[in-house]
Amino acid sequence: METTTKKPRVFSAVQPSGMPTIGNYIGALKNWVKMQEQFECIYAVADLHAITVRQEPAKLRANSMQMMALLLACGIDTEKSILFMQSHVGAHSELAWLLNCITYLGELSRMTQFKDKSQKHQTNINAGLLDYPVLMAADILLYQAEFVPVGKDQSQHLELTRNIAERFNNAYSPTFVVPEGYIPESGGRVMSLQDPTKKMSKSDDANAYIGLLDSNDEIVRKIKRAVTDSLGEIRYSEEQPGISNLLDIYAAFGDETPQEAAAQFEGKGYGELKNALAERLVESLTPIRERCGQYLKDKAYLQEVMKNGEEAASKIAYRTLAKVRRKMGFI
Ligand code: ATP
Ligand code: LTN
Repeated sequence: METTTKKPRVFSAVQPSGMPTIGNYIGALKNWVKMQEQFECIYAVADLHAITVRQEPAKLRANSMQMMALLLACGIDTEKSILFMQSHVGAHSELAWLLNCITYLGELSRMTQFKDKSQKHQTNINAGLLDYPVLMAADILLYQAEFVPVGKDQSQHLELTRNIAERFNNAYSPTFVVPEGYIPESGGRVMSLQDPTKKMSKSDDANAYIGLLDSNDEIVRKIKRAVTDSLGEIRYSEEQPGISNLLDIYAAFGDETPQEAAAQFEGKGYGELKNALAERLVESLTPIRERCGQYLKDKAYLQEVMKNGEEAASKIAYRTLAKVRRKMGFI
């Protein structure tokens, strides 16, 4: 097992499957940025995962570049962290195959995301959709990561990753660090603005989410239209999922808890909360959008970031892969 680094290692990834939302930001990216100070962080754009749903090649390329630029714009610092494109490091696909052979069909077909996505894409229930969590396990285990910052929707996949790691370690001797999730206490599951009982998702209708690159006008309009309830009271409670979601988002972009935010708005109308939230979002997202635009103009710089990331990631990944190959009996 790797014991040479002093700081605990962190790995996470995000798919370039569309416009990243404030759900991705609050549930994952915000922690990615924060964790750079205390951990050795490795972050990837999971383009191999994105093709489990049909992608138009030109669009995938553009989304992958956009995601790289956006991660830099959100504050991923390549002086501190490794940032790379998943498909540039072949070890991910290879380890996924090796781990496939110690993963059971039953485990994979139980995954909620597989069930949801196969419902949604009934004409394209491909093997990759089922196998998705094994590739995710390979991503994490290659880097011997101790912590994985993700939103709540990924906890089932993480549990499977832990099971696969332990199964391998028991079968072949200790090889992989068994990772733990790092999920925010509030904001781990940001809900749709149109249906607060559903997760906010970048593959949903654009009115249901705030995209990280939405214009100020779009932000204001979408928050105004967000579904609430007819109780007319601002409380942070399960009975008011729409209002609680808005409070979660409000708190995530400030430094209070959602309960404190609720107290701040006690006795006030929904319109007031929505105005304050829209204002806060505009203030927080404008600089990200502007920085992202700058990075996107400099393709050469983005290429260089990816090249450096690939080199640094490969060094770690292929060391682990060599160990796995040897232990499994390959000559
Ligand atoms: P899709 O909508 O295309 O299925 P996604 O946004 O769910 O994609 P990813 O882009 O891979 O999936 O997610 C990146 C990170 O954002 C993951 O850590 C995931 O847990 C987190 N995340 C996604 N949606 C939310 C949400 N609504 N609330 C909190 N975290 C989220
Ligand atoms: N499946 C993840 C994206 C992802 C990921 C990973 C997250 C791919 N590989 C490794 C953490 C660690 C999702 O959020 N949908």
